Amino acid sequence: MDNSNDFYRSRQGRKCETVERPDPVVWGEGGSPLAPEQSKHYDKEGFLFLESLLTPAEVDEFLVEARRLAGGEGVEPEDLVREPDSDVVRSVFRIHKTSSIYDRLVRDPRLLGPAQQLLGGQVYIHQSRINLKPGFLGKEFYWHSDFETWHIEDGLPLPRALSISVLLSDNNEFNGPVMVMPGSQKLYVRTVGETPKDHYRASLRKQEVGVPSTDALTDLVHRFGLVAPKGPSGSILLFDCNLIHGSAGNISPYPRHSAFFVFNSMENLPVEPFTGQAPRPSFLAERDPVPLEPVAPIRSSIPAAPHA
Ligand code: 6CS
Ligand code: FE
Repeated sequence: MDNSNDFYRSRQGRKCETVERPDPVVWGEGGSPLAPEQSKHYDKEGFLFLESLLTPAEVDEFLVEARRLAGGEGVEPEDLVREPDSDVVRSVFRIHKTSSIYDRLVRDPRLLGPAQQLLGGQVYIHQSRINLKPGFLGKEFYWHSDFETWHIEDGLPLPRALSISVLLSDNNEFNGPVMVMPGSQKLYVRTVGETPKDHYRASLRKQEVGVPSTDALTDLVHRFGLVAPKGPSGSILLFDCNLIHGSAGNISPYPRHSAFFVFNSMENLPVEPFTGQAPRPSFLAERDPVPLEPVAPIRSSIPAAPHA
């Protein structure tokens, strides 16, 4: 498929190209619950870490549920993705559809408020999952921009989406926390390599296509540096869909469980995938969006994050 007119084309050319993103990172002016400095930090750095937003009791409840789902209870076999070289469960997808407490969590004003504010209006869930990353067994997630995959394989037109990762375990320097290149969300890397058929079956275990070249990654790190936002369970990490990020394997005994929710703007609904291939299945990429309504009123402020 010839996409030479598509600004966010990728996996087409012969060389990896880094270009400036023409679209905004923050799509809404002002608003609440995030303070202007928090929104400015997100715009500049591409992420925001809000420490201890959920209570320990809430975290316990989400953890019990995560273990139940990872055990296969109430989920379809395709919702479970295994580690690349073992049968250990790596991810459980579609959790906002199979679990009532995760369904409620995506409507919780503490998550939905910032998502609506930053994306400028109504949003829905494009993808949800738990990443287990158990001690000793959880493998890495190689460097990537989520948006590159969601544009090319799912047809999201513009980078008007964000992820919220809810930390269900303490994240420390040992258990493979997410690492980000702050500021990299303002560039876009057109990667090299064709998308194999049903690429997701391999990429969710180990992504090798749609990732920047090592030269491009080296340049990005020299320019932006690396940050691993760490903190206690119950914290949340919001990050732009085009922020380059990854995480190392977990060879520590400490698990790193987290729940991820991808909020996409209702003004950025998916079109035909830019691969020319069939859309990915709906457990990975929603194609029937319903705007989220908050379960309680959205508060006027969120406590300032120590890392913000
Ligand atoms: O496929 C996805 O939607 C997500 N998973 C991987 C391994 N890369 C892109 C995106 O984060
Ligand atoms: Fe990702």
